[in-house]
Amino acid sequence: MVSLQNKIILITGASSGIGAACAKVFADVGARLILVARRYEKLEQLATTLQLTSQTAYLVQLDVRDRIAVESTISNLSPEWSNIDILINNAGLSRGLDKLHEGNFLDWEEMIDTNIKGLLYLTRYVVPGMVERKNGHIINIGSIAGHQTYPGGNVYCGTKAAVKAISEGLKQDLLGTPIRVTSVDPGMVETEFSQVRFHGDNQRAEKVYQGVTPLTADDIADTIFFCATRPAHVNINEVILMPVDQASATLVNRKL
Ligand code: NDP
Ligand code: 8X3
Repeated sequence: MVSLQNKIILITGASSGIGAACAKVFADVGARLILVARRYEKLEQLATTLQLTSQTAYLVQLDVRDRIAVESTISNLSPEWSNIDILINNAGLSRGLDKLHEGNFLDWEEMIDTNIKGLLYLTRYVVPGMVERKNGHIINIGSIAGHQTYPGGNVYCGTKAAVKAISEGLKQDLLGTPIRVTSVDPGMVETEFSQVRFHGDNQRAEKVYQGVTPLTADDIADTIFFCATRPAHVNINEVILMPVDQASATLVNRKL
């Protein structure tokens, strides 16, 4: 198992859900964290809860859709933070569950700009340093939605299918280097995800998890931790995980 003590791990979408759970798991083993999100106050709360200091965490308010801001963030990292060992491309969201022909253009753009372009920007600016240092691991958070399309999922599923293709392409392009690429693709995880999908309609969001024991953000962080700590010659390409109560994107066992 690879030690993560003092390794530098950049986590996007660290203000909530899976990203925040990753921060905890990696902080617990002595990694140094670059925590990225738009809601800076949430990052501060997380850093306080995890008892992180300016030596162990660097908090960045960043919208991953803003390519210039991503470039500036990465190129202006101080020497003690610039040698990123692991990039966790986790920031992402779904918006709406509308039929494609009734879809909302702003929702589409937000999903495409965040889930695809944001992930690409971080990758494009971080990976060259990894190639130069001959060390690194990119862990993308995909989804079962990238493997199976479900009614109303159209554009969100398209963005996660793109993440799957981008992870595969990056692995191919990095062949010949020691850099690893992993896609972790969960099914139903209870986080702020459904509240965001339904634009703050909490009742609708709660229904998604009614009568089901969903995965938790900690379950996903555990899996990511496993992938990150394999021996250096082992690349976990893809992990698909679901709750026991789920068999596919649409087949869920609800005990109502
Ligand atoms: P949450 O809504 O709890 O967390 C999403 C995170 O992404 C937040 O920290 C949010 O931070 C950040 N984020 C969103 N947009 C941006 C942006 N433009 N710039 C920077 N950060 C952004 O959801 P999850 O933890 O569930 O989602 C994490 C990832 O997991 C996503 O990629 C999602 O698609 C994927 N996923 C989730 C599943 C689920 O069922 N929950 C299942 C499969 C995959 P802030 O708003 O502060 O910017
Ligand atoms: C999140 C899981 O099934 O809601 O990516 O698309 S699902």
